[in-house]
Amino acid sequence: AMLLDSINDALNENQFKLVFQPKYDIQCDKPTMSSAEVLIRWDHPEFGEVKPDFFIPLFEQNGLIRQLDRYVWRETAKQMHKWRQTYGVNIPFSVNVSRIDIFDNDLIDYLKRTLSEYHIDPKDLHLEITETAYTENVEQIVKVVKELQDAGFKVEMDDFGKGYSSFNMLTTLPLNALKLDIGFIKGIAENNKEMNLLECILEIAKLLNLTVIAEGVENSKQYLLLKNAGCDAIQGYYFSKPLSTKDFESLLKYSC
Ligand code: G
Ligand code: G
Ligand code: G
Ligand code: MN
Ligand code: NA
Repeated sequence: AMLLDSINDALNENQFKLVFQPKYDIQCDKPTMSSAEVLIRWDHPEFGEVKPDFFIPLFEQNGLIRQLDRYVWRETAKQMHKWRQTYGVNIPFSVNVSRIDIFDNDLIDYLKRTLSEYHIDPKDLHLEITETAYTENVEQIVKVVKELQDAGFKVEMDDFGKGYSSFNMLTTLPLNALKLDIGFIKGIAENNKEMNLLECILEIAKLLNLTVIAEGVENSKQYLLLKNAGCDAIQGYYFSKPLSTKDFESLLKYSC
């Protein structure tokens, strides 16, 4: 309870930090940073670094996630604006949208208002919605994803293949991209069956006109297999860990 009571203090005292993990396009001569995922970190004065795996589920249970996600989206827009002005960087960023946010009636207006304050076009903010959100409340999610698309946002299905993936959802929802869960990637260099499965998924995604981003790519073997199999982009420790604002800024400077 103590951990949760302190969210307002935590927000006021800037205990939440954003980190940025680059995504690389791999279907070009040289891997090129095409985007970055924004992830939250909590430097708690008493408990030290608290992992999102731990506090996100708690915040989803007690409703505080709405406040936290809104904070992340606003800070992201602010940061994007700054980097555009300073470095002329125009890459899109992706943020996570909790399955709880799907029930927020003000979700789309909040996002639109916030982006327009910082002169960011909705097409440059990609929204990652985790796979489990799609299996829980089908009607609501279909409605919201359609509205997000109409408002110009790009929607990515996160953690695809982690749980009970619904292939039906792939055709029902107007998605832009699939993010393959790390579980799909882990074994591809050692196990033929896993590689075959991955190739099938890539084929399906191509037929459905979905961009595919592989998560959790940790070594050159996985990277090359994914590249040769036609995967569009990768994210993972092999190319970059999630970076602090300062470190990401250095990367931006270096790549312009
Ligand atoms: O960054 P890390 O691998 O520790 O993230 C762990 C989990 O927390 C991931 O499932 C990720 O989607 C989630 N997460 C990270 N940042 C955010 C955020 O800002 N909002 C939400 N809703 N989830 C996040
Ligand atoms: O939102 P999502 O569940 O996709 O969050 C991505 C999570 O995966 C983050 O917590 C991030 O720290 C983690 N991550 C990113 N790259 C790698 C990687 O190469 N290997 C592993 N094990 N985790 C990763
Ligand atoms: O190490 P290897 O020869 O497999 O690298 C293939 C490509 O991957 C190279 O063109 C290089 O630019 C890219 N690459 C390898 N490691 C990294 C890395 O840590 N960061 C980035 N940004 N690119 C990398
Ligand atoms: Mn994500
Ligand atoms: Na994921």
